[in-house]
Amino acid sequence: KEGAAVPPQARGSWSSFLKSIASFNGDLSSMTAPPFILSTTSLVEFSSYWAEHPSVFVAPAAEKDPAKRALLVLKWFLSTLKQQYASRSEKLGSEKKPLNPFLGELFLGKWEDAAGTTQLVSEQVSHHPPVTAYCIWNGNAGVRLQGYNAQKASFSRTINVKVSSLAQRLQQIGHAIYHIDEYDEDYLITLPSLHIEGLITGSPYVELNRTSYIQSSSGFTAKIDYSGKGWVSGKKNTFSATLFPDGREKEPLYTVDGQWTDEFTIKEGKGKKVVDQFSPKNTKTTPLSVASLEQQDELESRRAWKKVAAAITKGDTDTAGYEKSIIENRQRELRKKEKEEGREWSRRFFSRTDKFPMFQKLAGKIGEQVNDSLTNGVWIFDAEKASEARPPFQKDGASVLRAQE
Ligand code: CLR
Repeated sequence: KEGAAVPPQARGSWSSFLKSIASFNGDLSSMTAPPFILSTTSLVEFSSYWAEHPSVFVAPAAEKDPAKRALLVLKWFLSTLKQQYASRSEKLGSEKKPLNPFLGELFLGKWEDAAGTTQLVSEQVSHHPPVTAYCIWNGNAGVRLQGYNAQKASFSRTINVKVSSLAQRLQQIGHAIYHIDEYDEDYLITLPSLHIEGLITGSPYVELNRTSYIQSSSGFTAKIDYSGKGWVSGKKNTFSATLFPDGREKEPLYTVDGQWTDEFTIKEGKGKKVVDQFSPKNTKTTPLSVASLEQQDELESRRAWKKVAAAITKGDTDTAGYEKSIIENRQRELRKKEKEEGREWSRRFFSRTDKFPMFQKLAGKIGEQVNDSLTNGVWIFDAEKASEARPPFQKDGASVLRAQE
């Protein structure tokens, strides 16, 4: 029912929000939403969803067979989808609007578990348009993921005979590259496009659609097709994936089917023999550890947004707005000063690049293109910068260098 999940006092603001997004195309940072749908988490934190099962993240490095290794990379990718796209709805009751990161905002942390130490560096490298870059690595296993991403919004309205639905369609721009030192192998990961459904009722949630790919430098392609409700199973969050040698889509080595929120099964291409399965629903995540607020740098997300987040939690809209404007004004001043001095904000961990041969090589095989106009450049992790980053990053910097050697 229309507006069913919207608090009574917010009905008016929700319907004007819906009207505003009906004509909304483009930069998500300029979207303003009613207070009840605001989250206290910044988008720069979302990079951590890539490795909340560290042992699944590092598993490919221990596999000697190249095809099975590619399969383990696919399995890991699929294992991240629940965290990436459903965890907020599950925790908060619906998808919410994340805090819009400021330029230079950082999110740093690590996971310590059976897989050893897995480290995370996430940085907002552009504000207009918003772009987040990240690097996640595990030195013991010799595994590293780096990527950057942005979103492009376009509103779509479908009116059927009975159901009228409002959906926000988001194209993800950017990519991730997973690297294994031992085999000097790279895997180019493209990102699924998504829909925000449930806007009419006021309880938005994410649905994935279309296709995404993982292209390896070792000659394997994984193709993942998403559908809201599977036409075979009729279940939510259905996908179907195949892994095949480059260019031989009709001869899959493995197939993976199931629900990315629930469980999925991996079968051998021909015999249909089940070789593995994974249950995102029943597999516990390893919590990320983040420095205490006092130990954090001023640019670290949770410290920087502390007052805004506290006000949102209390439902104190005025204070939230006031604290947010302090951050925004400070940013405006910084940009003005940089402009006067003819320089650019220097990113702490990433650099803009115009040459990315590995990307070009792998992207060509799946018909992907580098589109740097939408992400303010192509961003790569800069180990040199990371090693120079002053404390409290020094420790991280040192092991970054080890991971790159
Ligand atoms: C960010 C990169 C992550 C995967 C991911 C998951 C959810 C996406 C998010 C990305 C971008 C921002 C996003 C969010 C879901 C909702 C939110 C699209 C792609 C938008 C800005 C919120 C719209 C507001 C309504 C909830 C009212 O790896």
